[in-house]
Amino acid sequence: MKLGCQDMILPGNSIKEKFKLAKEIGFEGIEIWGRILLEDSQKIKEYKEVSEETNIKISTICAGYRNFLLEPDPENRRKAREDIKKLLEIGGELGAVGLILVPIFGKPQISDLSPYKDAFELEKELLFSQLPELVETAEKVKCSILLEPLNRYETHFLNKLEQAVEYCEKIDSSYLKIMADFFHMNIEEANISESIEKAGKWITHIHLADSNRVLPGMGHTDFENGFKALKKINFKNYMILECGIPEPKIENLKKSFKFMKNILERI
Ligand code: LER
Ligand code: MN
Repeated sequence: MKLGCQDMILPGNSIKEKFKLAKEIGFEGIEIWGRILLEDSQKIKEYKEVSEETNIKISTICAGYRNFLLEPDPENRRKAREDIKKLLEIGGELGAVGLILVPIFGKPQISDLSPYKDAFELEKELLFSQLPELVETAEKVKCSILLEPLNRYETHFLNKLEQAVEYCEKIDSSYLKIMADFFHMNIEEANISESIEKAGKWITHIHLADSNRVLPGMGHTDFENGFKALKKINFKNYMILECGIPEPKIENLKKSFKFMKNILERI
């Protein structure tokens, strides 16, 4: 299991400074916010160069596409698919494991057509109808789509790992996978370790935050048992920090890194 951090939360005034700090702490990968890559193609080159220079890999791209796949306006859905495909291509170029995909934030936006079909049933079908086109690109560029379940206060749609498994099983591609976020799992899963084991075949990426969404070790999430479950499913990919970093940031980042490394070494 490799530890890493999102670039947005790392202290530093430039990409290079952030990557250098990540290296100094001991991280192996950095996750990039997708919008930056879509808005400024120069940044793709810069990330690539800095990644090679520091030997810190680009683990993943976090969302960043316009709109959502489950919006009512077909043009907005088309824009979302267009950006997702572009980001997958960029991810392939940068050697990233995958692109994080949240189908929709908040409440359903499409109409409830009960008794024909309610909004949730329609959303599921809408997602199924758009995934093959996206998965085709993911397979071509070898960059996975990583479905991310979020807690109920952020989305009504995918909350638990098992819900994301349904899409992976039906589409059955090695480039449609799941990412599990400890902060969301802490709210939604009855037993994090059991859920990880059940979804094990599909889990390809991890987000780390403690129960209070700050650095691991500063809350009450049971990372020891969570990491044990990841070991059991033979998880070897990146676990990326996506959390608040209380001051003094660098000191606390180093402390949290040690906390996680200690667990990984003794399990
Ligand atoms: C949002 O809470 C989250 O966890 C992000 O990874 C979504 O892209
Ligand atoms: Mn997350």
